[in-house]
Amino acid sequence: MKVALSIAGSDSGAGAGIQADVKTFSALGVYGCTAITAITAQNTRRVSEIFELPQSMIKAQIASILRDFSPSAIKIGMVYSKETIETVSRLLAGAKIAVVLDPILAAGTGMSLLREDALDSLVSKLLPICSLVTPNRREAERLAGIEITNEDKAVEAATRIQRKGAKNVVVKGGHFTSQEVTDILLDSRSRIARITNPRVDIKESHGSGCNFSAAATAYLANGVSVEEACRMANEYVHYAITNAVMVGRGLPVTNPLSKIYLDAMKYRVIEELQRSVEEVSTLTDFYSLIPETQTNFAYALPDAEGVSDVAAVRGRIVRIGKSAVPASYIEFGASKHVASAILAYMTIQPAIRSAINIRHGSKLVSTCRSLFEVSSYDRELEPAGIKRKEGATVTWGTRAALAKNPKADVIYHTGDIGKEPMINVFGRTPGDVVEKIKRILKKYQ
Ligand code: PXL
Repeated sequence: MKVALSIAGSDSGAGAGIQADVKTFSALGVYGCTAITAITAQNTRRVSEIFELPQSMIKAQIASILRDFSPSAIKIGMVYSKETIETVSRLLAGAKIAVVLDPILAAGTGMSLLREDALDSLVSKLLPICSLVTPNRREAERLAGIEITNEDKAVEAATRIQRKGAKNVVVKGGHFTSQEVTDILLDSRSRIARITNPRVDIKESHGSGCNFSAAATAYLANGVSVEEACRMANEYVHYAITNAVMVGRGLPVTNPLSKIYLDAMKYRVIEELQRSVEEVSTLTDFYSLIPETQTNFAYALPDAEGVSDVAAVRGRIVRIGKSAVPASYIEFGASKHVASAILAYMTIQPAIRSAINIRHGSKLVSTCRSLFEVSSYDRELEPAGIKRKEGATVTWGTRAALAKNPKADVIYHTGDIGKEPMINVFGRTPGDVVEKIKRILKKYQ
């Protein structure tokens, strides 16, 4: 396992600083060591106290790590004073390791995290020993001594910072248009790369700067190029900001673990659906419920927003003689209709994340009525503009049926010209849906 070292301050609120770095390193599969320069007492609203550790202790931590571990990359975060800057630069001088400097001036909530008289030392002692420096727009303005009002100015600032000794400079988060955020990377061969993302619709979040520099450090520890490290760190942080959490009463805190949680959840969704698809396909007489257009069985991720967040059977579950056979494997994005029905349901009841479609018949509808809450919609009442869009009818219809009965387990429609009538059975989980199908089959006979 690659090792990375973070030399930084502790944030008791754990959104930024050393805590953010350790979370980010761990999430990216890198072993994170730490050397704490200062302890801050803070929450999501303010920093109330800063205690700098004695220089001997800062030195001892770094020396301890370097004596035993062989870090592949080092990140420098909060270095509060001239003395700390000198301690760190003396210990790292001559080290042939990627060093990332996050030139932190102040906390997102306002308080200064660098003594006024330490900025010159930061520039003269740390910029020359780092391979990548990651200022945000405000920090870049201070380091370069110019105002950044557009992209050209961000490039100029990066150039000025590079002249002060940094090899690679990334100026983060310029929003020069209302929809986009752009990072400008100036590399050691004077090439400029633009890294652009859609703007996340939250005012500000706590920890994003630390997550970015820690992610870039972790990627560099794994041996990727500086440009790749910046691109991957940008994407990683974009996701962490999108999934920021409100844990305090102040700023939302970025969540560097959100990508791991998502990947784990995707696996669980696929596995649970796979088991239920097998179970339902082998139920006696299940084939008799499969419509002409075949059956799909789907399960959405929590917070699903589009069909690509919904798993289903690729090629559907098809009827072959007297058996039901899944045509292929489970895949995200494999269903349009059943997935759209679930997504529509989730906008009203987020816990209802699974559904299956079965054929329509008046006897089947009355069987469902005797067992469950049932609602329906009439495709002929659909506004003309919606019919033309693929999948849109299902969304409109499911919402219309839920407006009549918001607790419906079963929603059906009686078809339209060229459209087969259909029943959708909903549940919290695929297992829940299978139980409903079993009850329908038992009663229907
Ligand atoms: O986000 C910069 C930062 C870095 N390090 C520590 C912090 C903060 C912001 O609050 O507290 C310790």
